[in-house]
Amino acid sequence: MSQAATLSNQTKRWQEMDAAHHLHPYTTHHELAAKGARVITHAEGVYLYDSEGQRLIDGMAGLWCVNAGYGRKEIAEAGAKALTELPYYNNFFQTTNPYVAELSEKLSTLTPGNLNQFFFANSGSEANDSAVKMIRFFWNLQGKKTKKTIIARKQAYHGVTMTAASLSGIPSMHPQADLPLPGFTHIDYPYWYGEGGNSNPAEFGLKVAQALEAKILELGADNVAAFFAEPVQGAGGLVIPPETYWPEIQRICKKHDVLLHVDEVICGFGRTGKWFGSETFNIEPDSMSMAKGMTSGYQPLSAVAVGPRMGDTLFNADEEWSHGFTYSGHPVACAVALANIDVMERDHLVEKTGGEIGDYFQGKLSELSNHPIIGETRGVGLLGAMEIVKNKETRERFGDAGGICRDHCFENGLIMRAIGDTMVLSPPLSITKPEIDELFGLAVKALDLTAESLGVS
Ligand code: PXG
Repeated sequence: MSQAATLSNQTKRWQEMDAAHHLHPYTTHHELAAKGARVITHAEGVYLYDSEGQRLIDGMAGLWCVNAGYGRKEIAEAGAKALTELPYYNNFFQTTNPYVAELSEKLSTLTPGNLNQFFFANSGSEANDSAVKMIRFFWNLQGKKTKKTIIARKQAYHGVTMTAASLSGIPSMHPQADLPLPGFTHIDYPYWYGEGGNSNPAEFGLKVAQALEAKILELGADNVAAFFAEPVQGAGGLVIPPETYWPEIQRICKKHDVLLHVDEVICGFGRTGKWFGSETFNIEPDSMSMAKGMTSGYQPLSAVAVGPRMGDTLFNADEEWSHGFTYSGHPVACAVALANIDVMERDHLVEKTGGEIGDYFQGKLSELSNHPIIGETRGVGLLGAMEIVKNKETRERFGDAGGICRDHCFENGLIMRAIGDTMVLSPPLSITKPEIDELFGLAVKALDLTAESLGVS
């Protein structure tokens, strides 16, 4: 927010209250307080509006989650109905509620393969934390008590609880809380543009997948519980693996009897053009976590899905499973998820993302590779990335271009995420062709301004 002097009194009051009392996620607070937070007051379709009346096209669907778009009355009404009829009851003490039962059945028809049983939590982090507990309990019940270590990937983002942050492989997430916890380790990730040098993508994909086998052999397969990964790494830089990657990962997991857990928190619910990224990439996981798009962010809700191998062992055990949140299977969140899935089905959002709309978006995205500061574009479904580089041949970076570009986007009415010098898009799946034109028109403008700011003529 640049012209503080011209802000309305109401905006200023909100900014002052916020600066004095609200601790924000992932924020350097004195910097934010000096600047004043932008106050978002309402949203409709793919647009956000701030307290000063500026309209922004939301190229990130919130935080990769508002898949159905903003302002869906059907979802709001389903939430209001559940709030009136059953605002809360838990699923402990041998009870259930209609919403969680119906959602569980509905999810079983959407998830791939035989992932048919679901445990509910409130965030992606809690789902991943719960998944690690399930995996450990599974191996304990199997009598394989040394199978403990979870292998995840560098630059992975799996959330922020002690366990989810330990799964995550972004270096800055660890030192403040002395992480990772014991039992978590990270291998290379399949980021061909950034790390592949002159190798061909297929060879690079195989080589990086084989790092999993090397790590399993180093630790001993008897000590490895699971491999944990997203189909497409989202917050880690929109890393789309070469085609050779996932088949090799699956071969290695099967060979060494290492469970495969897929984090579908971003890829799930249509983002890659199928209901789950596992379908897009032909992955057959033992378990899967999901959140964000399940409610399009209208309510906090997440789940872990398990297939029969884990499900039969865990949930036919004689001992009680010692895990569960006060809000596991919350009736309002589940009602909202059901209504969200209804809207997505009725409007064919997943089919459009995998077809006409996704293709149109990808076409516009690839045109940007001709821009003087763009070294590569890549995408799938309604995910897109652009690599800002100083030199297209050597892939040399500016280092500070992402933040500059993000600010130009913001000032001109577009929200685009910067991950280092990689710009990322993940708009609502409800986006239309004219809105995609508008989005890319603004993206080009921001890239031109970024080039100018960086002194590229
Ligand atoms: N797994 C994945 C793949 C995620 O992207 C989580 C788990 C954790 O979910 P919760 O609900 O606990 O936040 C995420 C979250 C960003 C950004 O800036 C991405 C996420 C969260 C916050 C910021 O790209 N993803």
